[in-house]
Amino acid sequence: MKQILSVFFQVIIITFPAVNALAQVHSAESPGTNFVRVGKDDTPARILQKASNIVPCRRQYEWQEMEFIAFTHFGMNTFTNREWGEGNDDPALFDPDDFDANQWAQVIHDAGMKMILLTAKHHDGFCLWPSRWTGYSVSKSNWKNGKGDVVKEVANACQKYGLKLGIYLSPWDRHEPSYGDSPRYNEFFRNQLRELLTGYGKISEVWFDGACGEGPNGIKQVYDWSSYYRVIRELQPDAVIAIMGPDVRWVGTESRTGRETEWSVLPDIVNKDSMDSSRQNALDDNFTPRNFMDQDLGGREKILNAKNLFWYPAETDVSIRPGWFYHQEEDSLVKSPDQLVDIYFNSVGRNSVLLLNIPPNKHGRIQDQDIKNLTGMRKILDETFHKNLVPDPGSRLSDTLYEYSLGSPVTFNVALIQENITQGQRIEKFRIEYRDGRKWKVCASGTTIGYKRLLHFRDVTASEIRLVIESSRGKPFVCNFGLYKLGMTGE
Ligand code: FUL
Repeated sequence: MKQILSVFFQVIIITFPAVNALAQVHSAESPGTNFVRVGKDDTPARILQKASNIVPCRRQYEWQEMEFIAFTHFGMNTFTNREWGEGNDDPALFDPDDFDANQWAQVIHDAGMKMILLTAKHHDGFCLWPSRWTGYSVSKSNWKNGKGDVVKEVANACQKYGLKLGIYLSPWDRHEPSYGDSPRYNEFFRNQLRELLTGYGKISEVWFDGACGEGPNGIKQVYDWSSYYRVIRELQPDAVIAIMGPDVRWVGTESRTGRETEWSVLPDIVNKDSMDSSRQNALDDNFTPRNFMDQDLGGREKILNAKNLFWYPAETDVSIRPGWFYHQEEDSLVKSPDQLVDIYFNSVGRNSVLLLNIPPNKHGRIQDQDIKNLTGMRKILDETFHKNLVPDPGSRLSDTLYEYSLGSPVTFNVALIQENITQGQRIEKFRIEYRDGRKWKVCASGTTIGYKRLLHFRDVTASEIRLVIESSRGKPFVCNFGLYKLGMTGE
C-alpha cells in the first residue's frame, strides 16, 4: 500500500509542473503563457527570463508531441497530371477507380505518422467534399455517381486507425467567381471552413497556404485572416492554425529541413507595443501572417530587441516525391528509406514536426513504391530506437552536468535529447562527452535542443557518458537522454 501511495505521489509530483506550465499563468517568473510583452524598462536579464518561461499552449504541445504527420495531396491535379490547376477542369475527370482511404490510413499509421492532413481544396478550387457553397466538387464527378465524399472517408479511416485529421483549405481559389471581391469571397471561405469544421469530427490542424491572386474582376483578393481564425477557434478550439496562422510556422529554409539552431520562441511575430497577453484572442486579432526565413530566428541578439516574444514552433513539409501531387513519371524518384531517415533526423531531430507528403495515385491509393520506401524507413527507425542503450535516467550532478553509465562498453552513433518544453525552451549550447581512459572526449555538440534533438556522429564505444550544458537561458530541464546505433541500408 505504501508503495502504491508513494508511486501515486511521485506521479503527482512529476506531472504537476507540466500541467501547471500549460495553464495560463501570467507571470514572467514562472512558466508561462505562449506570448509575453517586453516592457521598455526590462533589462536584458529580465528579457531572457521572460523568453525562458514562454511555453506552448495546450494545442501547440499536443501538435508537437505528434512529431511525424502525413500530408496527402489528392484532387483534380492527380487526374490532370499537374501541380497547379487553373480551376476550369471538367469535374468528370475526377474519377478514382479503386479509392481506399483505409489503405492510406494503414500505410500512414504503419509508417509511424500520427495524422493525415488532407488537401480538401487546392488552388484549383475543386472540393473533395460536396460543399453546398460551390458546384465545383466531387458531387459533380462520376465518382460514386456524385455521392462520394473524400473528406468523410478519410475522416472515418483516421478514426479506425487512431490517426488525427487535419485540413488543408487553399485560400487561393482559381475557380470561385467571388474571388477578388474580397468581402464576398471571405464570407464564402468562412462558409467552407464551417462545413469542414462541423461535418467531420475533430480536426487537429488547419493549414493555410499564403498564395494569393486576382479574381475574374482583375482585383487582388484580400484575405481576412483573423475572421478565419475566429471561425476555427469557435468550432475547433483544439486545432492548431498552421503556416498562415499564429500557432505553427513554416520552417522556411531553403533545404526544407530544420535549422541547426531552431528556436520555438521567436520575437515579434506580431509587432505591437500594446498587446495584452491576458486576453484570450489578442494574438489572433493582431497576427499578420508572413514567412520566417532567416537563419537566426530566436537567438539572444534577436530577442533582446523584441517588443513581444512568442511560442511559434516550426513545421517541416517535404514530399516523398519531387511533386506534391502524384505523377506516374515520378515513380522512380520516390525518396529512398535512407533519404527519408535523413529528413527525419533533420526535422523531428531539429525541434520541428515533420509533415511528409505521400500523394495517392489516380486509382485513389498510395503507390507501391512509396509504401516500400516508407516501410524501409520505418524499419531503420524501429531498429535504431527500439532500445535505449542508456539503461537508467542517469545522475544530475548539477543543473548543467548529467552523467550516464552504460554498465559495460557499448557502441553508439546517435544521441537523443529532449527538453521539457512545458517549462520553456532554454538550452543554447551543449556537448556530449565520453570517457576514454582518464580523459573526457567530445563526440557531439550542438546549440538548441527544444522538444527533440537527434545527433548522428561517428561510432563511439564507451561506458561512461556525460551531457554538458554550456549555455542556457535560466535553469535547463532535460527530460530525456538516449544513445542508439543507427544503421542505414545504403539504399
Ligand atoms: C504550396 C502550394 O502552392 C503547393 O502546391 C503545395 O500545396 C505546398 C504544400 O504548398 O505553397
